[in-house]
Amino acid sequence: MNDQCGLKRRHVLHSLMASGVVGVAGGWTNLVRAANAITLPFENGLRELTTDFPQKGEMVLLRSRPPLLETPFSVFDQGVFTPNDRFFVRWHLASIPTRVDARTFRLTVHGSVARELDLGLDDIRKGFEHVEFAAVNQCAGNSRGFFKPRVAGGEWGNGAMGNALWTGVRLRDILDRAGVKAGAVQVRYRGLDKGVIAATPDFIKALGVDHARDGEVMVAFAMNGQPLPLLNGFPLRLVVPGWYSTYWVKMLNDIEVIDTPDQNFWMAKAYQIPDTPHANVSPEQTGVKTIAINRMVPRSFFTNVSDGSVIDVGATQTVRGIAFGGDTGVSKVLFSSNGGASWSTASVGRDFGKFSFRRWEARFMPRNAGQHVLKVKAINDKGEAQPDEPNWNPGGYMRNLVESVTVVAA
Ligand SMILES: Nc1nc2c(c(=O)[nH]1)N[C@H]1C(S)=C(S)[C@@H](COP(=O)(O)O)O[C@H]1N2
Ligand SMILES: [Mo]
Repeated sequence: MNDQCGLKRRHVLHSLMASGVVGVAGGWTNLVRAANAITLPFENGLRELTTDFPQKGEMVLLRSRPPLLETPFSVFDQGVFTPNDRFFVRWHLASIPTRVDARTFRLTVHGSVARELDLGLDDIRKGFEHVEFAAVNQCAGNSRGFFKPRVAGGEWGNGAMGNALWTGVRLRDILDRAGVKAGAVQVRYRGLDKGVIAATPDFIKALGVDHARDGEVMVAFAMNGQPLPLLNGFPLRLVVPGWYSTYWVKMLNDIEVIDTPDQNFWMAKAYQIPDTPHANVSPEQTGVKTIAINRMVPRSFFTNVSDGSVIDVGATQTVRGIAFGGDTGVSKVLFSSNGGASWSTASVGRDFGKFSFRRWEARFMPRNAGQHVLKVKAINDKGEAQPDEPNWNPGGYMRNLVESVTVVAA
């Protein structure tokens, strides 16, 4: 249908030369290395592709310590589930165990409970009913690199997300075994990772008791039928379907039931959003009340065309992609081949559950040569649609505007 790869390669080499990466002094080895890169479509978007991380195939490198690895967007065209070896990686603290011994690993449950629990992996796998569902894990800052004006943080493209089939046990069942005491307000979680210096606050996240006990929040030990990759939280992680992945605590080894709301850095200071519609403020606004980030909002993407893709004029084109509803299912996906002047309903693929990616597909025929602006918009089961204008907030969170790509018919 088009020569996307060729186009991309030329684009990459061009931007590498423009940015001076391919220097004469660098010689041939550097050239090869530098050519193994892509350019994300925003300022300072040049990124190395890396295969240097354990259990990971080719990933977009944002930072190596702690690792921030983005999924190359072409992976999302290959299927509705994101393979474990291409699943994005994000850690906040630089001291991450490089191996975890499954035989000695323990998960403790303590705090405001009738009985403290100290569980090994076998206790969890054999002691509780298993549950399994598909769910999108998306960083709150996915797509932050597109924010204008720029904000501080990991400058992700759109690949800080993935969809997997998660297997584990209900957090509720574990909490019920411990016996949550009356008066408990939150349940908080921490993992095995630490800061390099003692003063760095541990990565601790908390959910309200009712949310923790809703029967959907999962302590997962498998992802797409395999043990979790180390960098995605081996041996256990929290899965909070429909909520941003900042709550999906990895290498989970400590669950604590608490009587007052958690005031730790990662809850009270970081991952705060303006308490405004769509977490949207103008860059000049100050003194806005903030709240902890929470549920996800609907999104949809093209996966087989991108800006500059060349398509055949006068021939029917099939465009496709993925959509998700946020914290509920996808009700409808709308497609426009004329920059949003008119919309048609795209066909959607198999439903893997309300928290999963869903494939969509649409056809159109470009009658005229030249540029065509394609748009896609998801509407979720609550009737919530992606906005036509981007939101903005200082954290670079919750971007979900309608995606546009400009293709060239020739
Ligand atoms: N223990 C631990 N869990 C964590 C984090 C972390 O820094 N430490 N980061 C969170 C954030 S912000 C994201 S986006 C997801 C990323 O999950 P992934 O690396 O499996 O894709 O992990 C979450 N869980
Ligand atoms: Mo994140």
